Amino acid sequence: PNCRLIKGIETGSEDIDILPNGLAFISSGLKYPGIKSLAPDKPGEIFLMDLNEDDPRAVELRISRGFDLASFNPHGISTYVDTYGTVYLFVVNHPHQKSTVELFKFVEADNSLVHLKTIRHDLLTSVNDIVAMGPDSFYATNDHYFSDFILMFLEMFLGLTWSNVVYYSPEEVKEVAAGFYSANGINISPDRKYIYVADVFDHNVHVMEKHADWNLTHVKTLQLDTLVDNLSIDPYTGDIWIGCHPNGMKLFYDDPENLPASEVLRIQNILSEEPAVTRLYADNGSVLQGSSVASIYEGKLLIGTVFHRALYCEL
Ligand SMILES: [Ca+2]
Ligand SMILES: [Ca+2]
Repeated sequence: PNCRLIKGIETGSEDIDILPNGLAFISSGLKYPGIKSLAPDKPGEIFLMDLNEDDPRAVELRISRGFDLASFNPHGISTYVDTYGTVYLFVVNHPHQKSTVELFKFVEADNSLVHLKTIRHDLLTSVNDIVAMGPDSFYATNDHYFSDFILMFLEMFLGLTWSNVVYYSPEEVKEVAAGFYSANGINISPDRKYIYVADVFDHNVHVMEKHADWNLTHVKTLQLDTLVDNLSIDPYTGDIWIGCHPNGMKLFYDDPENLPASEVLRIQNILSEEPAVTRLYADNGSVLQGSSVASIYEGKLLIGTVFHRALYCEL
């Protein structure tokens, strides 16, 4: 693809969610234990990009007063549009090393986000990504069981499968899937029957069936030979686009001779006998370091990263 770096995004673009009308939300400025940040003292931001424009640029969204911007540390995001056209943006936040989910209403007229509420729960321990199911309900992945930094690394190196998926609504909160090494990206099929979960340390994508009681049951697993981060869905084809880390440990280095590479995979027909896996973008880190997400809108592709820059591509 024909790609260019996006001006103004210098400190990460960990997750990207694109509305059906082509407006893309980009979370930026993640500080994650063990992974470097290019601006450790700068609060996180949410950018907006209108992919209908010929030469789209990223604009920082203003966040309403009353929200603690200083500790804003945005991670996975998801959008929900209700029947009136109101756009809700769910943002995983890690203020002071904790996990919360922040619910915002997007006001397009003045490029702003109005903070509606902060969601905290004992089951939301170490949230990585979410997928909205309604205006105040979602599935969330916990990438670790422990939220303590040392225990989190111990859990990773011991290979414990204590990571899970939680369903949250104001009425009910419960674990709906468990046994992951580290559940990361999560998304939903266009027919809303299946939930896809990326297990980053197990190098695979799980297809789960969603039931009326919100429980998830395992359908199949697609094994890949790369670390899978966030999952985006092409609303027209149902293809899954993934930001991947081909050499994941380099994310934890801080070595200019060993930059974390970037890789974007597309999975077609995941439910079929033989899903097609295609590598659509790869870079050794000289242009783009540590790709975590790839989102598509009508032939335009946005590639985001954990702590580095972001790419705008035309396919
Ligand atoms: Ca997401
Ligand atoms: Ca992620």
